[in-house]
Amino acid sequence: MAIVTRGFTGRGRRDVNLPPGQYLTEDFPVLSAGPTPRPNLDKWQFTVTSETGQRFGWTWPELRALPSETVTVDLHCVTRWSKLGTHWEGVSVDTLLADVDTAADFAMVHAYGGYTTNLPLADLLDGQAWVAYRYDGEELDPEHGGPARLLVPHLYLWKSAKWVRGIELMHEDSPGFWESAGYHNYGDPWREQRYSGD
Ligand SMILES: Nc1nc2c(c(=O)[nH]1)N[C@H]1C(S)=C(S)[C@@H](COP(=O)(O)O)O[C@H]1N2
Ligand SMILES: [Mo]
Repeated sequence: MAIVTRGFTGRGRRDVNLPPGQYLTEDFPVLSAGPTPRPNLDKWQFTVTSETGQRFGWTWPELRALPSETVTVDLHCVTRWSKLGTHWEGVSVDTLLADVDTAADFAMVHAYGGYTTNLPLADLLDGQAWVAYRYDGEELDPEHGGPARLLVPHLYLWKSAKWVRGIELMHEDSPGFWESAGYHNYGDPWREQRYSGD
């Protein structure tokens, strides 16, 4: 990770780690479209469904028993705040998809509470996405998506579904919650893909 010098990010200066149109924040704002779901960990499940209907599921203890990774990543919200150098622990999506035989090109991510977000399957692979359950050395707060959230830091943060409960693999792309409401279908912060048409 690059070193960020906080003093060099004031007005008129461009931080190399800050995508266009973003400002730095030190807090961790909470942005949720609805109430915070509190799924019961005894019944919690994470499910991968392939485009042929094959299902793979993990209970909470099973997810926690998988090999995990710690990552330090920058977060970029479409509402223009960015938070650099955040520390997470979770399971790489590569690990969750390792045994899944798929020819799908797209994925729909589903969350407890009904939130959805879509992305190309390629953006979930090759060390680019995690199902994260610890933030900054502690169990993830419910407000920030605990018990577990998707973390896809190279796209705007609305793609990082909080309270994640599964990934559905699809041949055809289909818009999720914010993508249906006018957000960009892909959401690359470096290309300022905020809204459809950007
Ligand atoms: N399930 C769910 N996931 C969600 C959202 C939501 O409303 N529901 N909001 C998204 C948006 S728009 C943003 S910016 C981030 C905010 O994450 P935070 O509240 O941890 O900062 O979560 C994303 N994931
Ligand atoms: Mo957002």
